Amino acid sequence: MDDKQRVGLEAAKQVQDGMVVGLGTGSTATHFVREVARRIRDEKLSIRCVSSSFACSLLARAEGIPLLSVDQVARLDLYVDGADEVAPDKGLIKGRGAAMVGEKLLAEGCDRFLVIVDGGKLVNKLGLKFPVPVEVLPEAVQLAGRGIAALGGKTALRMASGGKDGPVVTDHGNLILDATFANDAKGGAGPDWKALDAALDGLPGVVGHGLFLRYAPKSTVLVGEGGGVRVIA
Ligand code: A5P
Repeated sequence: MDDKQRVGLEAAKQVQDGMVVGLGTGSTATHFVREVARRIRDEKLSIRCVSSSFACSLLARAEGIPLLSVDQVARLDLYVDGADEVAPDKGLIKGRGAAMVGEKLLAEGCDRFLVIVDGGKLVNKLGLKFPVPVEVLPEAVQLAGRGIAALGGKTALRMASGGKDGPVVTDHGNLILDATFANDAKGGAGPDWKALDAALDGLPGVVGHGLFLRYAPKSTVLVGEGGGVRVIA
């Protein structure tokens, strides 16, 4: 069993009868979703689930998990998902899989956010390994790109690979600008992420982005490393 599977299975233990549960997207969350499905089958676990993306919905349906739309639930008891980077203050970068807009709806609406990662996702500060993905309306790519540049970011339009020519198109029909901000790897504070979070939210043409900072107070991080699971509460 690898670290991703270990944290996925550990997270699934926290699911209880009667809960409304948010299902995450990505290779780590896939282990969680499969284990939840197993518990529904084998233990007759009775829960309601909400998906974070089209990819997650496909997996959940294939596993026999009935889904509700996020619009059909007032709150979620628990949302479990992976992340690309986790800072010491539990700030996150998400969206390698282009699902961060749907994922943020669940992060916003949950009482508890369980972040499941392997040790390689832990960073001293955000932005050293991953860009911040910014979902933009197709007709606003240039405008949003200029807005991000004015905030000090360099952007690259995320391109599809394999089965499609041209850019990645999100579940919502939008495009992704991957934004990097000047960040001194050897020290220095780097960008003011909280200010960037708010500024990106306010740019015309931006639908959402992969900075998840405001959910830290309700987040617990499960880190799979060294054959065990470490909890960052
Ligand atoms: C999906 O868009 C992402 O936010 C994922 O949750 C994140 O990239 C983690 O994915 P992995 O578990 O595959 O690393």
